[in-house]
Amino acid sequence: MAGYNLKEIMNKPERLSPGHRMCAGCGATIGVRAVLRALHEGDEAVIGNATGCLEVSSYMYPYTAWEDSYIHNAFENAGATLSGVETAYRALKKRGKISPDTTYKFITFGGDGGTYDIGFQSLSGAMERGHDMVYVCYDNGAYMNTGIQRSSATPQFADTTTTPVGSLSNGKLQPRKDLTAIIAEHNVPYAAQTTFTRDFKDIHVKSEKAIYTEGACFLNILAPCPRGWRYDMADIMKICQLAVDTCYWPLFEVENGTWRLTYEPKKKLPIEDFLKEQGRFKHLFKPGNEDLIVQFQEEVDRRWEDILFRCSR
Ligand SMILES: Cc1ncc(C[n+]2csc(CCOP(=O)(O)OP(=O)(O)O)c2C)c(N)n1
Ligand code: SF4
Ligand SMILES: [Mg+2]
Repeated sequence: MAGYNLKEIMNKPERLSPGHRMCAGCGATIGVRAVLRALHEGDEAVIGNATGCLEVSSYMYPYTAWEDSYIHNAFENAGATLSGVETAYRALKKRGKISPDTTYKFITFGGDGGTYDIGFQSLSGAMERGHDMVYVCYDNGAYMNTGIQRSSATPQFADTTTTPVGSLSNGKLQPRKDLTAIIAEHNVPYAAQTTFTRDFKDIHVKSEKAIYTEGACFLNILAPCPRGWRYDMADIMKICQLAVDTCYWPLFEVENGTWRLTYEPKKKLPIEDFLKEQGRFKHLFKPGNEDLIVQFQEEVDRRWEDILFRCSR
């Protein structure tokens, strides 16, 4: 990539146009726009999209916010659908039925419910077969579209409608699944974890690498949801910065099996700083619940140490 220039990147024509029905300040749309800005001018994209907030709010026939070819998928098979499209593309190109002058890229977007849980088998298959595509998960940590149900990406102790906090419950029982590491173990050429940082360079560089690395690539984007996480939507950048500075959401990439941190906080902040900004963790700050925060911190530390270890090998 030539030198990164935020102004230049932000001035590129939008490939997800305004006028969709996502909530204002939604992390999913910010993530999609950031990924699509990494497409080189003149290159075409075929987008697959599993059911979720993004799909139901950006494509309501006959209206669409997508400037590129777009396929709405069932939850279960977003990975499989784009595998098929990419295979058909290669076959048609070989037979001379598609102009060799245009480059097509295949990008699938899925929420955490559609990716960590329901579409996991088709994602795993697509990654293992090595299709030349990118799967992008926008992880907002719950099934937001149907009313904030827990998924395997939901952090421990989060208050959701299926893990409601009350006198007998402190929210979700289990810590979240580490999907980025699981996909990296598929021996894909590129897998990375990112979110929105001040200059958007991290997400831009990783998106460009994922799109232009041949083979099956994976991006996991922490995409905050102001409704489900219960924070003021203007605070999204602060929330993302706290996610990386507390090491709740480490920024790293795995290129051909080599792990690399792309951001290391100067000072690792305590997890309370991230939790206290969000209504879904409000109960953790009630007197008597101090041990839950300690547990949360221990899990964050364990995962952070694990990443540092992998990056040092
Ligand atoms: C097989 C199947 N089960 C349930 C649904 C209902 N449904 C539609 S969107 C959605 C939530 C999607 O959650 P996620 O993938 O995390 O995306 P988000 O809504 O958070 O953007 C659910 C459960 C469905 N469409 N298909
Ligand atoms: S509910 Fe959350 S994920 Fe869905 S559109 Fe609104 S902000 Fe985005
Ligand atoms: Mg979700």
